[in-house]
Amino acid sequence: METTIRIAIQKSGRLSEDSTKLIKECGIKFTNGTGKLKSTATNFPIEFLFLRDDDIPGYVADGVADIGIVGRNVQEEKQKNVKLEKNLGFSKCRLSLAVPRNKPYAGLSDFQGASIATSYPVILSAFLKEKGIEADIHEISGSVEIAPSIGLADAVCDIVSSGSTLLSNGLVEVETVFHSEAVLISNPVLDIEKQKILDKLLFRIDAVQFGKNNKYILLNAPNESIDEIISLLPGMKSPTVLPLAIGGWSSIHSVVNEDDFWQVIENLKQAGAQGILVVPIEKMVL
Ligand code: PRT
Ligand code: ZN
Repeated sequence: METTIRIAIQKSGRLSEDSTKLIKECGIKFTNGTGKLKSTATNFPIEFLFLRDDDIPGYVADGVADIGIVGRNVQEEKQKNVKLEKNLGFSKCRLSLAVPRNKPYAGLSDFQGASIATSYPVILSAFLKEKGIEADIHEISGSVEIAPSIGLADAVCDIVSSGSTLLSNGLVEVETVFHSEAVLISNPVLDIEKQKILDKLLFRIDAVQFGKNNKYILLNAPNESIDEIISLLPGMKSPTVLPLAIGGWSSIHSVVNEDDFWQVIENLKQAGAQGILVVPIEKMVL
């Protein structure tokens, strides 16, 4: 029988949509109808398990699933024996300490002897230990942000993305404990056949991620500016230069990273580039 790899992804929640989207962008076709716990791809040897995110590290460590997509916060908190394969760049958030806004905050030492409500006792205690602070950690599984107002704790340590939940509960974020994003994890002892399938999947993810982080640009330039323009293009091995129908001009094509994109465009304009066209890249194999 042909080997397949099993991936655990979140059934429904903040990771589900982007996890599914990433797999689909890798050209893998499958259905994930509501209520379904399992599915198999039709064009790639992969099977899906749809689970609660908290269970994913454990299932991957036990080999029930071979790989999984989970928040790095959950992976770190669960302390299971899994390998971190790749940061996936979505579901970014941070785990932060927050205190009531109406109380003065002087610094980390304010947490000495304080009670802190959190769903992340492992990550929080490691952080406090490193900072030399002893606090009383109250583990609660949900609605952490209301703990100070009901007198359960002096402070909270919770996941923050926009910050609006803290704000509407009268809390202010004072220290970042941990940065998180979705990650791909794997069982550390995959057999050779499964490892081969995982390598294929990682190769596709790289191509998708590269495409997302880069743009294809085309521009026209007078021939005398070509050397300067090429020096401004960090791009691939070497940009493509094609003659235009009108004499003395060329069209130059290259790939530019999203991070330096606007700076590069400005520099190109100054060097005489015209008609700069920017096109999204769907996938790029290096
Ligand atoms: O049902 P299941 O157990 O699978 O899901 P869940 O409810 O435990 O998790 P879910 O779907 O809420 O989150 C899954 C993962 O998404 C988390 O483990 C994080 O890695 C990531 N993530 C990204 C977030 C957030 N952003 C986020 N904002 N997880 C939770 N939140 C919550 C936070 O707990 C707080 O209540 O949103 C609120 C804060 O949001 P802001 O925007 O108001 O700051
Ligand atoms: Zn959960």
